[in-house]
Amino acid sequence: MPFGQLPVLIIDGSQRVAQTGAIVRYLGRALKLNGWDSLMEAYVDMFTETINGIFDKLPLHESDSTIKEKQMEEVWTNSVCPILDKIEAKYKLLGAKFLFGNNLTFADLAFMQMAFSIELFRPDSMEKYPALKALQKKVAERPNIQAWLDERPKTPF
Ligand SMILES: N[C@@H](CCC(=O)N[C@@H](CS)C(=O)NCC(=O)O)C(=O)O
Repeated sequence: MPFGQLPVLIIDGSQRVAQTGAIVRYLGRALKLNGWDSLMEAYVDMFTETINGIFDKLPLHESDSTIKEKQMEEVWTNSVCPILDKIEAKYKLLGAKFLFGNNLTFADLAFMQMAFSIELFRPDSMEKYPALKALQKKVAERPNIQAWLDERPKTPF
C-alpha cells in the first residue's frame, strides 16, 4: 500500500495506485466513463466529489445505535437532502438516461453506490427522489454491475 490506506488499485499485478479520487479518474479515463471533453470531465468529477462527500459524512463508525440514528437524521436533513434536491431537479430537467446524457459516467456509479449506502441507514430514503431512485435502479441493473452487486462481500456498517 503506497500510504498504508485502502483502497488501492493494483494494475498489471505490480503498479499500485491509492486514493479514491486518483483511482476513479484513472479508471474513468481507461474505460471512457469520464465525460467526452475536458469541461465534461470537470463536471463528472465535480458530481462525483460531491456525491463522495456525502458518503464521508455518514456516521459509519458510530457504534451506539441511538446516537447513530440521531446523527444520520441530522446528516440526511442538513447535508444530504440539500444536495439531492439539486441533483434530482437537474436530472429531471435534463430528461436524459444518465446524469450526463445518454452515456454512463463514473458519476452515475458513484451516485448508485452512495444511494445504496444511505439506504443501509434509512431504507426508504431514496423514495423521496423518484427520478434518482429510477437512475439508481437503472445503473444497478446493468448486467456486469448487477453481477458484482450480487457477488461482492456484504459489509453492513
Ligand atoms: N483519502 C483517502 C482516504 C482513505 C481511507 O481513509 N482509507 C481507510 C479505509 S476506508 C483506511 O485505510 N484506514 C486505515 C488507516 O488510515 O490506517 C481515499 O479517499 O482513498
